[in-house]
Amino acid sequence: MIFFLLDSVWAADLPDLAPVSLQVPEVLAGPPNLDVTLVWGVTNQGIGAAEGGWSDDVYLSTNAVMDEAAKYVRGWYQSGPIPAGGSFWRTNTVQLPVVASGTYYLLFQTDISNSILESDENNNVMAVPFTFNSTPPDLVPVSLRVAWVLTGPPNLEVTLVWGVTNQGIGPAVREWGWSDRVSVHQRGVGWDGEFC
Ligand SMILES: [Ca+2]
Ligand SMILES: [Ca+2]
Repeated sequence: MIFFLLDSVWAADLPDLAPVSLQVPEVLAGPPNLDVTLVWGVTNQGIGAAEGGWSDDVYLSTNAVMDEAAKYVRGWYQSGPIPAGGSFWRTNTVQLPVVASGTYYLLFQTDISNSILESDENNNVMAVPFTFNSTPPDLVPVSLRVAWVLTGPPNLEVTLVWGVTNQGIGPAVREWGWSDRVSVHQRGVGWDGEFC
C-alpha cells in the first residue's frame, strides 16, 4: 500500500514553476521610496499543469539570497492553470523601500508559500541587481507672513501666507502628499510655559 501511494505521487505529472525573466532598470535615480515598473515571466517547465492559485512575491535585499534580510515589497495572487510548457508575463509598478544610494537586489519568488507541489522547488527565485542613486528633496520654509498686530475676539481667524522651497537635488514626490503645520504660542513663552 505504501509503495502504491508513493508510486501515485511519483506518477503524478508535477508542474515546475520557474521565473525566466525579471526586468529591472540597471540604474534607478530618484527620490527615496521611488516607484519602479517591473516585468517578469514565469514558465512551467514541468510535465503537469500548475493548477489552483499561488503567490508570486518581490523582495528587496542588499544580497542576492532570499533570506531573513530580504525586505518584502509586494506580492500578487496568481491563478492557474498554467499548462506544461506554458508561461505568463506580468507588468506591475511597485514602490521600492530604498532610501540610501547603493547596489541592491530585487528578488522574485514564484509560489512563495509553496501552494503548488512541484517537481523542483529549488528554482523558484530570481535575483537581479540594480544601482540606486538617491536624489532626495530638501523642503525648507522660506516665508511666513502674518499681521504684526491682530485685533479681534478670542479665537479669531487670520490669513497666513507661507512659502516653501525644495532646495534638494530631487523632486518631493509622495502619492498622498504631506502635511505642513502652523502652530501658535505666546511670544517669549515656550511650549512648556518657561520663558525662552
Ligand atoms: Ca519550481
Ligand atoms: Ca512549490
